Amino acid sequence: MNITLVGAGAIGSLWAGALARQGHTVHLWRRQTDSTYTLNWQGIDTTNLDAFTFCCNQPDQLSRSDIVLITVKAFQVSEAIKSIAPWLDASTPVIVMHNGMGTENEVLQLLPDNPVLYATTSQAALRVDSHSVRHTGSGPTWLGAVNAAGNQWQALAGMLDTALAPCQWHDDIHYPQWQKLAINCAINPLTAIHQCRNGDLAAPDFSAELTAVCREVAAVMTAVGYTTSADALWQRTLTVIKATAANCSSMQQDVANRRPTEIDAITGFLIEQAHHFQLATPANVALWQQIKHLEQNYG
Ligand code: KPL
Repeated sequence: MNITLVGAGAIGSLWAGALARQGHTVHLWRRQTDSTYTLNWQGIDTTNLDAFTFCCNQPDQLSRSDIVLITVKAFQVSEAIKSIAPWLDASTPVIVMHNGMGTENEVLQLLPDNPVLYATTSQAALRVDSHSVRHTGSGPTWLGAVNAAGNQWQALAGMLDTALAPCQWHDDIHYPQWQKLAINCAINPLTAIHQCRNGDLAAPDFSAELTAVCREVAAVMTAVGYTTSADALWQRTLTVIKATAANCSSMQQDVANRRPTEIDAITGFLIEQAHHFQLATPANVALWQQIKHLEQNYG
């Protein structure tokens, strides 16, 4: 298939290499103006190495794409879509994959005719340098439609699964998005504030704060219609903390590199939903404020 991938950060580069390894023609759409980009790709099994040179920013390749995969951060999604819109065929399915939630309404307004799908992934990747990516953790990816046209594209879950398993279709993509959001609300801000690895959050020092975050998220998820308990979220969070113990979360890396974080799409989205249901989320508000403070003082 001809695939245009928009935004080759850590997760985008991971998918670009994984799809190219399956024989798909991957074309990158990047902010940098270069017409090619060389990527060194390292699998989870570190002996699994590949190098690719991708074509970049070719409007004709974009308009010939069978699929567009957008892997920019939540706050970059609408700009990314505006940048491809002049060349995007209205029948091309667009998959949006990012941490957090809250971009869907705007995406649907910007793409009224395209099949629109969202994906949420627990795959982990590290940008070793500006031309190298390493697959550092494996976890499920869920794909689902957010408009009627998107529902015709369930087979894309199989294509993503072949490239980077496991990937499955979900009839209600909001459910796995909320499950992932819960984990990101717990792990991302704390690892960013304390500049620690995910595994460090298993220490007793963090247990009260993590419990409070999980309690608040469970109340909001239940109000939204995805009934859960603080204990269930805490167990899931602990499982991810242990499974990704050696990894740095994406927000930890953003703060370490003085980049804008996804706090508004993660904790900010949770707080917004909590307001809607008149629920108090003091632990999450405190974390949101601390990350905002860090961002404002990057200098
Ligand atoms: O999704 C992640 C992230 O870093 O953004 C987790 C699950 C926390 C893994 O690091």
